[in-house]
Amino acid sequence: METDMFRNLFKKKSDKLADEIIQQAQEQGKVDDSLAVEKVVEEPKTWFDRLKDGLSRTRGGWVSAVGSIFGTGEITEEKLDDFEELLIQGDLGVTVAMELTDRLRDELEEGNLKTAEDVERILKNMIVKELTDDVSAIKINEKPFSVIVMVGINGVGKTTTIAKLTKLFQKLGKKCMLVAADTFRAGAVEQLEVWSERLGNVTVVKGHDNQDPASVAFDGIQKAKQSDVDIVLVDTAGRLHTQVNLMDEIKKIVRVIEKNCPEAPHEIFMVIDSTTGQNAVQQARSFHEAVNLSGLVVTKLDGTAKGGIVIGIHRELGVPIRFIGVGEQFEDLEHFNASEFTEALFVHSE
Ligand SMILES: Nc1nc2c(ncn2[C@@H]2O[C@H](COP(=O)(O)OP(=O)(O)O)[C@@H](O)[C@H]2O)c(=O)[nH]1
Ligand SMILES: [Mg+2]
Repeated sequence: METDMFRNLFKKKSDKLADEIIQQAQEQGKVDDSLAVEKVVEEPKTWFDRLKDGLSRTRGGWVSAVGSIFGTGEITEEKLDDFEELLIQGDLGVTVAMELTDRLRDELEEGNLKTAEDVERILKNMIVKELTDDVSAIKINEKPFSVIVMVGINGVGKTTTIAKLTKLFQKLGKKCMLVAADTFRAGAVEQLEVWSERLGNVTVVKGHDNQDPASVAFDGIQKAKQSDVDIVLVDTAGRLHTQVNLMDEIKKIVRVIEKNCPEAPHEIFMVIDSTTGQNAVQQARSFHEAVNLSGLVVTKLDGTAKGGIVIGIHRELGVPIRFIGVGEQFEDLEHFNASEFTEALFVHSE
């Protein structure tokens, strides 16, 4: 019992290392002692820490410019112009960048803009407002089951996101089924199967190579009807918004699901790679026209200084951001929360 408690302290250490340390401690008769615990205990990172770390590059861009531009001396129109330029490059999109700076100009005129802290406070308020949607909960409790379709261009993180979402849903006690409707790329099915092994307790429905993906989706729905799953996640092949045939194909997948399961698909999420920057806006617009997206998942925020895309794309599409990804591990995906995101964006290093 005591040993178990001790072992729990080594959450991130390998079992072998934990065993060694426990054995040493036992030999010395001080299992319950603090024995160098400070040295080896690594608290698991909280989501906020992951988010904060993930946004560090973006924070190094236009966010840190708040300090470097406005930190010393008076705040002037010229400084606001410089800042506006940086905001535009930061992938907030021209509209949002101009709105933010116009508001700062107004505040300057009214005498409310004296310090970098004033600038930051105003920006934070505006960004939170911009990103806050009045939307209902994600539909994961539908009967007999919920269907979520994942769409997007190639390599953005659709399959990984499906795995991460499954992990989140499993934590909520949901039983998940994965449908491998990416029949286009060799290895796509295997990738899903590898994830499912890591996840455990998930069924993967797959077709054969080059089977019409819509018919794999059909099979998935039929199998779900015969089982007790709660959530069906449909993985699809990556496609460019300009590839007419492939865009027709995704519409067909959605249509087949609609026909065979009333109310489904309950969610259609487009996964967007934040490193794509502003190009993602046009891509997302085309997907939205084709299949009427219910939400966006923005991934790879850890690999870009263009985290402002979250704000820009939300403005352009008016589709809620539902999840954000900040890394390749299961834990690196969470529900999107506007205040938390903004807080992490502006967090100051200790
Ligand atoms: N750094 C980082 N990598 C990610 C994230 N999400 C996915 N990836 C990686 O992006 C690559 C492509 O992911 P995949 O799920 O196969 O993309 P798909 O083609 O859209 O299905 C993989 O190497 C993933 O590990 C993320 O949030 N951060
Ligand atoms: Mg994939």
